[in-house]
Amino acid sequence: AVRGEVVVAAGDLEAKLGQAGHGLPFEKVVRCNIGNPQALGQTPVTFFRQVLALCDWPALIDAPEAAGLFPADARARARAIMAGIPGGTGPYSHSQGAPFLRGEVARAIERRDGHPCNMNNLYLTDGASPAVQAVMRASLRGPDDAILVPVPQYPLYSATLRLCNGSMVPYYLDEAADWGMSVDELSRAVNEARAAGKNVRGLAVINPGNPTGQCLSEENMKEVVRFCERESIALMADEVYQQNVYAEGKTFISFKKIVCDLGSSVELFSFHSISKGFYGECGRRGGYMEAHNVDDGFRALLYKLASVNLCSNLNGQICMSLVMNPPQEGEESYPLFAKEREAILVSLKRRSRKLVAALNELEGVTCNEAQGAMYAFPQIRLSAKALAAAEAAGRKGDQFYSMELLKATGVVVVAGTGFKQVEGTLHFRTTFLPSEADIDSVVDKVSQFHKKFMDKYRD
Ligand code: DCS
Repeated sequence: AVRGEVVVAAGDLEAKLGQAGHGLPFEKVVRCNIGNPQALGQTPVTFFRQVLALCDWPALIDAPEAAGLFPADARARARAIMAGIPGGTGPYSHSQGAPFLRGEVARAIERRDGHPCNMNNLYLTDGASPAVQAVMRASLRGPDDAILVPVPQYPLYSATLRLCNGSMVPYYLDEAADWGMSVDELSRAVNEARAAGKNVRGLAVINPGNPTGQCLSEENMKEVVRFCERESIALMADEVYQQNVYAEGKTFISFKKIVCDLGSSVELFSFHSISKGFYGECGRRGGYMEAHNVDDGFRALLYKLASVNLCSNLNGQICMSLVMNPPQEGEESYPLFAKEREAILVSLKRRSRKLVAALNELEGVTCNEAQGAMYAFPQIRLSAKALAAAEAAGRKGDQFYSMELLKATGVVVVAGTGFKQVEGTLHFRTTFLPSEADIDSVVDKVSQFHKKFMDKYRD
């Protein structure tokens, strides 16, 4: 859905904008459909790119000219990486990722969680997407095998389940309780699925949520782990937004930490990525999966699957190691790194507040606070007349609304239908990634469009 019909139409409109006398009521297409920060002008984190540049052209590391261009700690880091991965970024690595880089990631996970991490349980991947796909491919034997997936969800889950011929068992997040997740609802979903003959093998949790932005509390996470243990269900923890938490009093806690704190034997797959956070290196493709408490047979399957692709790209692997091991206080690159991180995260929080507040002002619209991630997911209530117009156009109400919004303003959002939602409700998802300079105009455009739309279709 984040690449769907509205996005294809946006591409056509963008091509039209390049023509003289295009006749469109806007001058720019603003892509709020996808969490792709650098496409909307966010600049890369300097330290990460410096080290990556040096690793790609190692002759530079000790060249006299480099001293003026790269800080000493960036050169030292590149030197250490090059010593750790013989041949640098050119050769294939081990299927699970270069041991040196996995070691770097493992030590960072230990620091984050306060529990041991075995680097043999780590898989460095081309983003979180292939890792989620690998776990599903290896665990789904046919349509009777099922995974619990939140609704609303990021469509990677529903799409991969379909591709693997498995079944999706939805559990609903509670919009009235800030998109909260409840174990009662998980139990309901599992019991119904089992009564229908399904073998529920996994539970996918996205924390912080996409498209819903909620951050789970420690207590809630403990309940989820105990639930999985009780029901013998593996936990798939999608934690790609772990650095994107904005709500007062909320912090990110990993499921790995909770599982270890509880001494639980739950099988856990955790996923992380270089695509999100304040770094937003989506195009480089990097991520890791940690398979904790997973038996040797299943890990052998994962190894086989990773081996089919030989290895993930080395630049993504290096970038993942850097994201997990950023400059520390006292190091030369730290002040600039901390300034860049802070500027992006503070700005994202400010933009999310502005957008959510403006959405809540609109007639028939309610929107929960984005506690984390990169999206607002407002509910829209449309008139019978608007729904009839949508039906006449062959679209669901929210798809119609999103398409009309695009045609009137150039703002690209994704209809709630793409994420699944409670039957009878309508939503859309928009990122709050447009720059500080652009966000006010996006908010204005959406607000003005909404008023006109509501007036046009008033019953
Ligand atoms: N998991 C979640 C929850 C995501 O939101 C995304 C990407 C991924 C996994 C996969 O990311 P990578 O493969 O790049 O690591 N989010 C998509 C989205 O909703 N907007 O942009 C992409």
